Amino acid sequence: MNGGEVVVETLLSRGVEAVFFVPGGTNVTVLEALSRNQNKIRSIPTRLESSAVFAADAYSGIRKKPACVICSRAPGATNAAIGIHSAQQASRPVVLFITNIPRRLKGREAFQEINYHLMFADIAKAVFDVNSINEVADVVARALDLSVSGRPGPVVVAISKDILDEDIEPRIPHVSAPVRIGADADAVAAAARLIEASKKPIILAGEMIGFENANEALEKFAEATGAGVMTAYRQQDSFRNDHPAHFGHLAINRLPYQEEALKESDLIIAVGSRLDSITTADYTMLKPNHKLIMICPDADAFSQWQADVAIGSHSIPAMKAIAAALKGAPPADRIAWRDKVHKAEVEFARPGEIKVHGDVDMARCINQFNEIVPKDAIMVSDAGTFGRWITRYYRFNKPNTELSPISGAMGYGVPGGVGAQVANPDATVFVWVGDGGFLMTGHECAAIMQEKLPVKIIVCDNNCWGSIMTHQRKRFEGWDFGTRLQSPDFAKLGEGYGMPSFKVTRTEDFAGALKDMLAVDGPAMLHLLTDIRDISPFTGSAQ
Ligand SMILES: Cc1ncc(C[n+]2csc(CCOP(=O)(O)OP(=O)(O)O)c2C)c(N)n1
Ligand SMILES: [Mg+2]
Repeated sequence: MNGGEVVVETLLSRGVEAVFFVPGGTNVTVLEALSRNQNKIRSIPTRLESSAVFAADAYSGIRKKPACVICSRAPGATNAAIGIHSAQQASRPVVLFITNIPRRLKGREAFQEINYHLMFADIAKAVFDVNSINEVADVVARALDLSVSGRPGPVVVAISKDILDEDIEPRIPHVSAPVRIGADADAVAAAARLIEASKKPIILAGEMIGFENANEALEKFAEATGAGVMTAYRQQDSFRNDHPAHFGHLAINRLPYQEEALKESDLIIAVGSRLDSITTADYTMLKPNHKLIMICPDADAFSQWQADVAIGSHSIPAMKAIAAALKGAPPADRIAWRDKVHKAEVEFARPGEIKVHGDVDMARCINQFNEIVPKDAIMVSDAGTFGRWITRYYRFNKPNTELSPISGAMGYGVPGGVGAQVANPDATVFVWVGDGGFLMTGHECAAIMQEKLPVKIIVCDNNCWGSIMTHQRKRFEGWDFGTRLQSPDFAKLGEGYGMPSFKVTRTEDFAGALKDMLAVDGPAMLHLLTDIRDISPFTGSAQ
C-alpha cells in the first residue's frame, strides 16, 4: 500500500465516513485512495480550505464523531487555520491532514514550508508530524482517537508527500475501547447535598450535552432537581425551549430577567461546560452568593474555577448518579421560582415588543419560521447580529438542531450547511447568513450544487457589517466608517449558482416565500432585505 492508502485504511478502521478537502499537488495518493472508497467515505471538495474545516466542524457537531479535512501545505493550511480555531472553541473533533513538503527540504524555508507545530500550537489539541511510512497508521489512528477523548477538539497531522508516495504493508492499530470518564461517588454525594440545600439552583448546560447526546438525561436531571436550565453560548438546542425549566440562552447580550435569576440563585450546576467567557459574562458570572458544582470531562477546565464540587466526568453518568443520590422530590417553592423565571423567558421571546423601522420585522419572520419549518430542521448560523433575532425568537425544541461558530468566525454559515447536510442527508438544513458573511464563503453554493445538497439559505441583507456598525455607533454617536456595504443582488447570485431564489422585502411576504423555498426539491436561496436601522433586537428599538 502507498502512504495515501494507509491513511485511508486507517480512517476506515476508525469508522470515518466523511472527508472534506481541497486538492493539492501533495495529496494525490490520498485522494486516489479515497476515490476508490466513495461508498464508505464520502469525500467532498470545497472551494476553500476554511470551508472544508467549517464543514467538518458542522458534520462532527451533528454526528458526534471525527470528521477529516485534507489540504495542502502552507497556503492551504493557513486558509484552514480559522476553522481549526473555531473547532477548538466549539470542542469539535476535526482532524486536519496537511500534505507537506518532502522531508529532505524541511527547515530551510522551502517553497510553501511552515512549521505546523508553531502555527497550530495554541489552537489544536495536538500537532503530529509523521516521520516515516512506518508511522503513518499509528499517527493517524492516534490523531483520530485524541480528537474525541475527554473534551473533543481539533488535531493536526502533517505528512510529507514523499512518505505518502512510499509503499508498506501496514499494521493498522486495533480500535481501543471508548474511554468512559465517570463520576466519583464522594463528589456525587456532595453535589446531591448542595442541591438539596439550595433554594434556587440553576443548571448551566454546556457544549458537551449535545456532543454526548445527553439532552434527555439533562431533562430528567432538571426535573429531578427542580433547577432552571440556562444554555451556554450557542447551545440553545441542548434543552427544550418549551420546557418549564428553560431559562434561556447565555449570549453576548445579558438579559435583565437572567441577571435577576442569577442574582437570586444560590447554586450553579455547570454540566458539560468549560465555562467559556461569553457564557460567564467574561468570567464574572459567579458571585459570592453562588456555590458551584462543575461537571466536565476535561480536567484542565477546573483550574479556572474554584468549584465547591468538581466532577471530572461525562455528563450522563454524573447527572444520573447525582439524581439517584437526591433525597426526595424538589420542594414546591423551588418549582414556583423556576416557573416564574421561565415565564419571563417566554415573554422575552414573544415578538412584537421591538419597534422596527423598515418593512421587514425579523421577529415576526422568525415567528412564522417557527410555525412553518419542521422542528427538527438544522439551523446553521453564521456570525453576525442578524443571528440575535434567531437566538431570541426561534424556539429550539429538538436536540441536534443548532450549529454556529462558537468562535464568532464569519464565513461559517454556508460551509456549515454543507457539513450539516452531509451529516444528515434527510434533514431540512437552513443556513442563516448576513450579507457580510455570505461574501466571505457564500461561494460554497457551488459545492452545494455540485454535491446536490438540498440546503436552504437565507441571506439577511442589511447592507452593512451590522455588528461592527453597532460598536462604532456606541463608541462615537452617529458615526460609522467602513461598515456600509454595497451588496450584490443575492437572489440573482443564487440563480447564478443554479438554485431557485426568492426575494423578500416585506414581512407579509416572508411566509409565502419560505413555503416556496421548502417546496423546492433541492437547494434554494431567500434574499431577505432588512433596514439598516434594524440591526439588533436588543436595545429597545431595533438598533
Ligand atoms: C472572519 C471574521 N472577520 C471579522 C469578524 C468581525 N465581525 C463580526 S460580525 C461582523 C459583521 C457581520 O456582518 P453581516 O454578516 O452582514 O451580519 P450583520 O451583523 O450585518 O447582521 C464582523 C465584520 C469576524 N467575527 N470574523
Ligand atoms: Mg449585514
